[in-house]
Amino acid sequence: MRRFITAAAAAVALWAGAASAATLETVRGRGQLICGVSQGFSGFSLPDSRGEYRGLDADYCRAVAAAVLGDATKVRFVALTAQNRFTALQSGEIDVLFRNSTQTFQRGNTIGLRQLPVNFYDGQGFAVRRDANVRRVADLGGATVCVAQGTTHELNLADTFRARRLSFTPVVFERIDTMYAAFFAGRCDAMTQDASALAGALTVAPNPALYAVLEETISKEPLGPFVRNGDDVWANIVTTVHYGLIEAEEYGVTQANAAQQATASTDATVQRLLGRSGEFGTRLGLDNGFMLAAIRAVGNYGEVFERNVGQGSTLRLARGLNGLWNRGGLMYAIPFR
Ligand SMILES: N[C@@H](CCC(=O)N[C@@H](CS)C(=O)NCC(=O)O)C(=O)O
Repeated sequence: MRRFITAAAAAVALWAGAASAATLETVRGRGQLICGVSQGFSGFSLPDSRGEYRGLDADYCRAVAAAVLGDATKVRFVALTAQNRFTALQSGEIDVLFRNSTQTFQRGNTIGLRQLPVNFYDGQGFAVRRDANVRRVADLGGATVCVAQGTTHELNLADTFRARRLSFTPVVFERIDTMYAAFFAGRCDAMTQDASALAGALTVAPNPALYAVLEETISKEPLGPFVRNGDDVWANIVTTVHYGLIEAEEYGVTQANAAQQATASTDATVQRLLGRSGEFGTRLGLDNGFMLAAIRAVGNYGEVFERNVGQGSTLRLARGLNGLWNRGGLMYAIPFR
């Protein structure tokens, strides 16, 4: 079986004109996926009291491990800073990066990396003290702003404040924990980061009621996975797992019912998604039940969202842009056919 899958992967690579199926082979040979995540922030990737990573990014790592290795526990999480995350991928230290990373022109075209479909649409926001009388960004003229080094936020902040002719003093931090500590200690008038991250940050404030997140955001922050350029097979696998989780939500396939649907569903799309027809796994060099394994491990996209950042979490974020396309959001999977 293993030999057959390996030969199929090689054939796919040749057919696709890819340099190699190197990452898939490496992950399989190692028996483990090495997944780059953040050093820890609530909702995306944060170790719980037992040291188990929780969060949307962590679940995406598990979904890929389940799809590729048939076992969602076969993941090694590597905690990366904003600054060293892309180098870790370039050097081969990790197989894939799921680390609240914004896709931009520069990151997609100048550092040898490839950006795969967005799994969380975000925007850059500001947290302020409620008693500071700041309602909108325009009220932040002259403010001292805490910002993390190596993020998209440094440039967005400078661009926006310059365009609006607002002066500000950035206080730049390499580590997120020291940035939070500084903000909660009153060293900055505002703290800026992805709005989702701010929601998570306020849950760990010594006194969350003292702070608010402004409604206004100043940027588009499309967050998604990154892989190395030149390995189309691997890129297609990570992409397909993402689309599969969205398609599962659209077609009502859940963590709880996936196994039963795999044998009983009469819907042609569900049959292909769960590996009963179409041989889609084989075409990617995987087992045909790859999406069944991923969904059984983490649930569909909506379940992953609600558990980690939505109503089942402390962040309680609304689906908003991250809703399905047919419910007013932007999450839209290519059809499984
Ligand atoms: N989405 C932005 C920001 C990502 C980012 O690194 N955010 C910081 C806070 S602003 C963070 O999450 N840090 C968590 C950590 O360092 O573990 C980017 O890709 O540049």
